[in-house]
Amino acid sequence: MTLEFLEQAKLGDRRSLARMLSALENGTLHIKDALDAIGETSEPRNGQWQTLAITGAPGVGKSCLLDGLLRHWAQLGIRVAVLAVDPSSPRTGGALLGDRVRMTVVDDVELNDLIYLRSVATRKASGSVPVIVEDMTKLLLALGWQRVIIETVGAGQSEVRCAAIADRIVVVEGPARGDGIQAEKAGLLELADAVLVNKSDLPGAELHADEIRESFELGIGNKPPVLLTSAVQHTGVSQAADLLLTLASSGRSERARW
Ligand SMILES: Nc1nc2c(ncn2[C@@H]2O[C@H](COP(=O)(O)OP(=O)(O)OP(=O)(O)O)[C@@H](O)[C@H]2O)c(=O)[nH]1
Ligand SMILES: [Mg+2]
Repeated sequence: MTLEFLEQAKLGDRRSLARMLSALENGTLHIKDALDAIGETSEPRNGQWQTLAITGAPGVGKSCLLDGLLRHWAQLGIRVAVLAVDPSSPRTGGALLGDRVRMTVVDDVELNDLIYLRSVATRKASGSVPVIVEDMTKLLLALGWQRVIIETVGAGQSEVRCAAIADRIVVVEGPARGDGIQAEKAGLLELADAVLVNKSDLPGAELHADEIRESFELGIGNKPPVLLTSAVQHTGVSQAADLLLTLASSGRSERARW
């Protein structure tokens, strides 16, 4: 039965895919058995990432930004799956519906074949959430999704560990609020391979980008690129999408990750 679902999922059947991911989530399917059944391992191609985490404080615009990034990637013909870890952020308190509204790209009939959106129910999970996210990622890659994006609120240990399983970590910040760099407080900035300062349509964004660049001057390893974006005005988003596609590891994250 499982084999049939996996085969269907590989052929593009979303119901079968959802079923298999849920089975991983509730512990009735083991990733090793699933991968054995599929009989393929996905090897990373020429050093490019397969998994990318998008993280940052609640409400900085991760979902809105991701919508724009997905649209750009789908237009290039890339198949991208998104795992949204606990979309019920402290700010919105259970707004999976709200996230669906933000992700307009899934309603675009021209593009939605190339995009799969799935939330990870952290409260229902039978085991460690980062492990489940990692297993779901492996399954998606084995089933032919080219890139997997993990959206997680950058607050709390478990969420940071979810980000740390990705090949690259993108930290999203908002404009300066006079209380420093949010990601720095959460220990996220040292994990960043790139930083997107979103809401660049609001005052204080450029100032904040400069603050972040300055803080990288002090660090070790490659300096992660810092870009300005406005998810609502669609500025800087295509540029960010292109840059992220071939983003190199800053080398900082490997050290910090363990
Ligand atoms: N002005 C402005 N507002 C934005 C921008 N991007 C997002 N927002 C607004 O910021 C709010 C939060 O956006 P989300 O995309 O839900 O933020 P998020 O980081 O995914 O939030 P959580 O998942 O709850 O942590 C929404 O009201 C958006 O309309 C932007 O570029 N400029
Ligand atoms: Mg969100």
